[in-house]
Amino acid sequence: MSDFFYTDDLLTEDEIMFRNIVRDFVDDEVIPIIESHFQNATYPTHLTKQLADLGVFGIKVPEQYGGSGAGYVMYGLAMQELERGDSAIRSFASVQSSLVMYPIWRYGSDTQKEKYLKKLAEAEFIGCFGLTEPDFGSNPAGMITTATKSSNGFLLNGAKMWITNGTVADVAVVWAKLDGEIHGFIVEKGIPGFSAPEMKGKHSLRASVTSELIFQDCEIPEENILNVSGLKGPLSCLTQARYGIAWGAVGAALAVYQSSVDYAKTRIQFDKPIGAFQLVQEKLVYMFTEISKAQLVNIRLGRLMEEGKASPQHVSFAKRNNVEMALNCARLAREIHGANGILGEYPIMRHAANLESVKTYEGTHDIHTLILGHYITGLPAYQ
Ligand code: TGC
Ligand code: FAD
Repeated sequence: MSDFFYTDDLLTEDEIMFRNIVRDFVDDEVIPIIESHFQNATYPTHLTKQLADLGVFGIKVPEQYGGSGAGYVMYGLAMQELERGDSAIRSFASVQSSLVMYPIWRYGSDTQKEKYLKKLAEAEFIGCFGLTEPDFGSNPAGMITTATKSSNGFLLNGAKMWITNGTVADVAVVWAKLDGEIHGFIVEKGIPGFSAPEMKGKHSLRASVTSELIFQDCEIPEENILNVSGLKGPLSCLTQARYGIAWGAVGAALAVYQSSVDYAKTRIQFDKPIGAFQLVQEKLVYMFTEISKAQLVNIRLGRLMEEGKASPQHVSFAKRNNVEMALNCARLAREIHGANGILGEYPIMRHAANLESVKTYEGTHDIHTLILGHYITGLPAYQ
């Protein structure tokens, strides 16, 4: 695996050991089967329990709640390896860990923590995170899903869209306005008034389940509210997940880069390996350079997160840079592979198609540009 600046020297023995376990798992269990799941638009359900047994859910959640209590770099390395297999697998782990376990751990009552966290860590429960609505994506502050007080708890009304794992989730963390203010609610599968139909026809993240969440006078108990209010509730979860994506994107880039190097050395045209042509080398050097830079950003960001020194803007920087870098690498890899680049036999188009979603979700590339522009100038340019 490419590591030009010896970033492994910046890792602990435990981090390297864990990364290698996840790496072997992806090589043995994910890569051989993922293309057919992508083609058939199915999620490889049998991997879920294996991922839980590896300990990739709730890596940072304390052991008493079924997590590993490990650091951010360990979490990042796992996300990198999972996305080297496929963005759908990393997405599953991101949602379970950062968007469902994290808010319950950070904003949940002791009862909620006891009830959900261990089961989520063990994949006895699958979770999803409902923020985006049909008419409110980049601007979640405008959401129209409401919670109103009822005699037994809260009535939810509204709809969420583009929700990873919605249809298969046992537990949904849903954001809705109560008296005009955003709050988080835990909604369990099967509760009357709640349905989660799957969205079909995606050309990207085909091995991931994506769903609508529909609430029609869905009554949830009073004790299912999370203890946070305002947009900072969901945005703080997104900071965790965006961090994982920054590492995951490097995994996808490594997959298309390695395939390109192998291909360039073995594909003969004009009596030479195509890797002997300057134009092909230029493409490989771009990938190699950008991957190496992104690896350095990730390790530094991970340590800043562990020291409590990272800001959401650091995370936006890494998500924005690394996902675009990976998408650029996938497009160059497609060129290097010629016609073979469009075949499922090579991992190129699958990663390229997936990365189109990754560039959009968890804050589009342009939204992260605006976050950084706001940071630099002090002038918000969102509206
Ligand atoms: P703004 O006024 O800037 O902030 C409101 C409050 O939130 C605080 N805050 C944050 N807190 C923690 N982490 C962050 N990243 C934060 N960003 C802001 C902020 O300090 C403020 O707090 P307070 O106490 O003053 O109230 O909010 P705004 O309405 O101007 O929004 C700014 C904007 C556009 C950047 C924000 O709305 C945004 O990030 N939009 C993008 C939406 C998004 O990323 N959606 C993702 C949906 S989930 C998803 O895609 C999952 S994909 C899963 C998978 O399959 O992997
Ligand atoms: P819009 O917000 O409509 O944006 C359209 C375009 O306009 C973009 O290019 C955007 O950058 C641009 N734009 C918007 N506002 C501005 C502005 N102020 N200035 C300049 N340009 C702007 N959401 C969840 O809540 N949970 C999930 O689990 C989840 N999973 C997802 C899985 C997949 C496969 C996908 C594709 C999406 C998922 N999402 C999820 C939704 C995702 O977060 C949103 O798609 C994303 O936030 C963008 O919202 P939008 O698609 O409505 O685009």
